[in-house]
Amino acid sequence: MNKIVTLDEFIIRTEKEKPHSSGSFSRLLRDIGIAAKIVNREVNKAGLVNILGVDGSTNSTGDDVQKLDVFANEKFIETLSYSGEVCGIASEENQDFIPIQTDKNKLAQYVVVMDPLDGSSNIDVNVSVGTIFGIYRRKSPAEGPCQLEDFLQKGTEMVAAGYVLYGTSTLLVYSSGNGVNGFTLDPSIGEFCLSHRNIQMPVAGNYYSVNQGYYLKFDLEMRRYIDHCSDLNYRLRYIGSMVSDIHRIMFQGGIFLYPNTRKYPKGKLRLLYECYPMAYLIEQAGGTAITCKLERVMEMDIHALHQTSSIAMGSRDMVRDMKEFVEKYGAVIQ
Ligand code: AHM
Ligand code: MG
Repeated sequence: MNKIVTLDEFIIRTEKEKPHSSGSFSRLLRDIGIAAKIVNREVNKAGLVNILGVDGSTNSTGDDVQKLDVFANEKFIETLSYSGEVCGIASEENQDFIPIQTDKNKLAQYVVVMDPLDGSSNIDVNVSVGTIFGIYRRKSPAEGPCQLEDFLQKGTEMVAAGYVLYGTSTLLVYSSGNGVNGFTLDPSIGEFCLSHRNIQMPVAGNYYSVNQGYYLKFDLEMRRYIDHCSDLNYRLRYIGSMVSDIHRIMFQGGIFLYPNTRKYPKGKLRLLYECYPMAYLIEQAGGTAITCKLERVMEMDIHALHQTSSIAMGSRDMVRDMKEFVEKYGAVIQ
């Protein structure tokens, strides 16, 4: 029987090999794992909401029933605040970043960016959702509170990124720059266990993932590329939860698209909380992540916490084909 490697063990083993490792980064990753377990417990109970009470009401034991995305946000913030390794958090759920100024935290070197529960439209119907996170080293002086500049860093500055998929089983997938590894939560022992070592995504695949309902709102070149996917009989899969859609592509190959539309001329997905961390993982797994204007996502400039972007990411060869369509048909309408 193979020895089980838990997330905690894996983190300690791999992170201590890095030069100047102080253990702080390892503790931070471990805390993200703890918060994910707490959120997972609640996500698993989500189907009981109708029995226990609806959002905003009081359940049978007299507690207020919270929206799950609000709950997830609070749990991640709470866990990371207690940890002492993070001096600030920027969350998709909060307008502004949150400085953490306890005695323990104010000297911390890291900030976390996150979408605590992505794909929230899926929650009420028991379809997979996820958490997305990224970690940066702070830029502002260590003595004072964290600043906006600590968060407005390009994807290339990220030191780690990951996601948690609350699906048929719960998986935590992360990278700190040396490949991507996946850990499946074993509910019998309450631990994330290494299940997918050094994930490399297929260079091509036959899945495409896009909200085809917006087809007529896409630019011509994107419509042409989507027609091409359909001509080649690629399989369309769109869960509407980025973590789940990307997870499929990570293992089976494919392309995920969220192009700019008339409603979202700059794209809908958030650069800091969704695009950078996913682009980081995709690149680490050997894939490509660009915008529909063909810029590398990781190098996009960022000016605001909630800045959005269009996105095309996935298997290397498929993104290359999409790029060719944009170059060919994009020119026609310029
Ligand atoms: P959210 O952060 O409000 O949940 O929105 C992000 C989600 C992604 O997970 C998903 O890919 C996309 O929005 C779905 O959007 P749409 O319903 O417009 O296709
Ligand atoms: Mg989101």
